[in-house]
Amino acid sequence: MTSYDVTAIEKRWQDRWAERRAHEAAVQPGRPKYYCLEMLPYPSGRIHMGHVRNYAIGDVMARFQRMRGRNVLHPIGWDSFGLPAENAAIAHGVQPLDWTEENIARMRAQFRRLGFSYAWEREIAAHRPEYYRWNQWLFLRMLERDLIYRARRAVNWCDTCRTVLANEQAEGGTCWRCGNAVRMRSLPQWFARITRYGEELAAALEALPGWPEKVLTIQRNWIGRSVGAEVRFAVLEPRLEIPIFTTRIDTIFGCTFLVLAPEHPRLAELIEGSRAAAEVRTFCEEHRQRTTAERELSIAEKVGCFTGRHAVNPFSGEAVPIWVANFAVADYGTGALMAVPAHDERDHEFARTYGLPIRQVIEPLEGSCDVETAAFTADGILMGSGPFTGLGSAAGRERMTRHADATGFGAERTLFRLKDWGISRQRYWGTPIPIIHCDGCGAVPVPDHELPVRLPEGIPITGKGGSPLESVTAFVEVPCPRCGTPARRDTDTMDTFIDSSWYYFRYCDPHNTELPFGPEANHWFPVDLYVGGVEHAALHLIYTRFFTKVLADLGLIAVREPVTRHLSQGMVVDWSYRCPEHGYLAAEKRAGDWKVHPDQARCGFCDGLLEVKKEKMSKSKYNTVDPDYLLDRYGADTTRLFALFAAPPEKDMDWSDAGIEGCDRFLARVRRLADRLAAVRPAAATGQPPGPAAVELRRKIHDTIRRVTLDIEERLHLNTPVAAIMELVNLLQATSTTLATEAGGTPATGLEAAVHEGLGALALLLSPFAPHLASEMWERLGRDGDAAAQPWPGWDETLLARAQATVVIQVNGKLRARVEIPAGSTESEVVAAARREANVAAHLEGKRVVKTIHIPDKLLNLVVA
Ligand code: ANZ
Ligand code: ZN
Repeated sequence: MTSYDVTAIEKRWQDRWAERRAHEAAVQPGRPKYYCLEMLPYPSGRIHMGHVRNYAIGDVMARFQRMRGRNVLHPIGWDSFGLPAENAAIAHGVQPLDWTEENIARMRAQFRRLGFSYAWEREIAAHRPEYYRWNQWLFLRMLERDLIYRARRAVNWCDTCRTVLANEQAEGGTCWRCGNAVRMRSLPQWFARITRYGEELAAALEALPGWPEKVLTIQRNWIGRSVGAEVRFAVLEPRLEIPIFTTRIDTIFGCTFLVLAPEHPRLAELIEGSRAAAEVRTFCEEHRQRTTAERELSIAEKVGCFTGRHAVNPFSGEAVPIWVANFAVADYGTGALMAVPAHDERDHEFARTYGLPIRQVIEPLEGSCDVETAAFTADGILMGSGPFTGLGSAAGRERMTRHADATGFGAERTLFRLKDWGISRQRYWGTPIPIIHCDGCGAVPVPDHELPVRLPEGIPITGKGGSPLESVTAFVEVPCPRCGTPARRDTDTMDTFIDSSWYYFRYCDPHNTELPFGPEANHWFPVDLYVGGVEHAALHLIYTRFFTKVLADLGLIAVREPVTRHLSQGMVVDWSYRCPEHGYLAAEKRAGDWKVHPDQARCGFCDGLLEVKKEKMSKSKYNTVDPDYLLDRYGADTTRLFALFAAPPEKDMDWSDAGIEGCDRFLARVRRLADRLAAVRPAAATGQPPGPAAVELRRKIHDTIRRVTLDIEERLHLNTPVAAIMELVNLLQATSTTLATEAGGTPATGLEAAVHEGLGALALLLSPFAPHLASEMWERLGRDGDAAAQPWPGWDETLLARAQATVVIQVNGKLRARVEIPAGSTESEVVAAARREANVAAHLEGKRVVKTIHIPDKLLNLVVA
């Protein structure tokens, strides 16, 4: 390979793969399948390093699994509806459609240049009618099953984006897109009844062993399942009942007041005629406007107002005052709570502020507490609780709930923090909602045969007023499908998270004109590996699990969980330079020796010292690296290799110029090595056993194959295999020197054969990472076919003859066993060996391993919960 024109060679292989349709997929009954998926990108126009990393990880897995003999589906598409296209239209007067299609064309070309092995014939894009028509079809099917409904609801509203936001998009009271404050506004909206699946969405999380614990925790918190009881308190005057929700019914004898949310529906009735009525109304006026999200933040000061009314605690018969306060949330539980200042921090703070009594009813299991100074919030033993005194908290909850149920003033109840999903958006660039509003008939579904309801093109988009669709008369004014009188189309579009909730089912059958997808999807599902960023843990990954359950109930798919293994990859970070005065600075605005001595970086405007930090690559921080630049300068193989080698996939990846140079030099060494040794062929058999050099090289070859295979397949580690391949290259290089020095004399017996074997293995092992070089090398070595289409190499255990190592096995840090195991065993091998030890098994029984700490050949610590 003396001449190696990276650009030309990479292009040649890409063209060949495309010509051979090497990465297209078809159902092959009986052959094991592998569905390898990365989250579909938003077509912003240019890929960034985060994309390169995300898609390189997926591509290695797809290529690896293909070579492992699996029938691989590795598709790609575009999440092409959404706000940026509309904003570009407002800013530059371009049409969202043109902007989007151009961006897709550009990014598609970049993906091709990176050598990603996609089944391009299955490409989809959310903004094309042949795709979004099925959003509309699914909307109508869900409407029929009462999974979609219309309600006037106070919604999170962003004035800047002029749109409704889901609760998850308004976390912390700010818009997830623009960061501005969100306010509440009442609008008629379409909602998806995700809460119907709350129980299943929560329960199924416990059976997803292939998902990272971090993502599961985020989902558990979003779903927020809490088991407790509803208890009704009778108001003394007027005669009405206030139900409360509590997770700590065991503390009910310590309840010293009730708290209602300012928006509580029975409040007006309650205070009617009370002396405090006027004061309460003023208080509520002041505290009603705030957003739910804001009030949920416990940082807000707790303020309240006494209603002048009292209610009776059904357990103790005691009358307690009723308050209105800002920390009670209207749309959680019953909008009312019983306050137990001795055992709840919020209630404690409030009681201290307003001089309300604090009564202890739970004793700590060990030690003592002083509830006057701080709430004691843990479980303990009930005290001062009538007939329940002396019970443990858990038993108390059970017995008291049963008592409430039997006596008829309460019952067990499970609540979810999860809210129904508001899917209407007052935007243009999205899927039109297939509904026509008629004065006589109400909201009438567009008949299936009229789908898709097409988004009108070429309309002016100004960013002012409501939805741009409202002004398109030809779109809006239509006859009612039911009675034929003039009616109006719904002018909202769907939240784009609908598009991404089911797109990967469509990949299985992308050209179906009868259904969103046919039974082929059952061949490919569930997705074997789903790669994407952790920022999608709450929104996309919950919506898509919800949609899967709906699709299953519609009879379209046989699985109820879409993804077996989920890899949540880390960010790409690099140094950012910020002047407190002048903000983030681009390279040309920095002064001093900032590349070599970041601590001496100065501002080019004011000469002040800069704050230097590693931060997520972002244009606004001037710390991005343009993949096109890398492709021009180093080519795809080096760029991919660096994105994979720099860090384990789930960790943040530190950008470094030296790192990419290192990868480039490594691949150059591989090329030179292959050139130098391409002609080496196994020598004629001499009948002698192989010499020590050959034995050593073969052991290394087979050990490398083993490490690379297990690291990729079991651990999903892609950096350590590259390191292993580098070691093999080192040894091959050293061996080539031996060969050269002994040339003409008696070559070490069997060494040529070993070198020949080593080069072949090297090409195959490199193929998922640096596919162009690997295929080129394979060809120049004179081997048959394309490296990328070869079976993955196996290893010969007998050649490894590894030394034994003694590994200490701990459970929660305590020594439980010692196992003898071949040196260099992988984590999963050690875990398997450890589980075979009776003493370890006993300590794991009925527990879940939440973390494993593995020091190769020395120690394994299993942390259980
Ligand atoms: C009495 C009590 C005593 C409570 C105690 C806690 C500790 P999660 O776990 O999030 O479900 N609560 C009930 N409804 C509320 C509302 N609408 N707004 C604000 N808070 C509300 O929280 C359940 C607990 O939050 C309930 O249990 C209730 O306070 C409060 F030592 O009842 B608890
Ligand atoms: Zn906004």
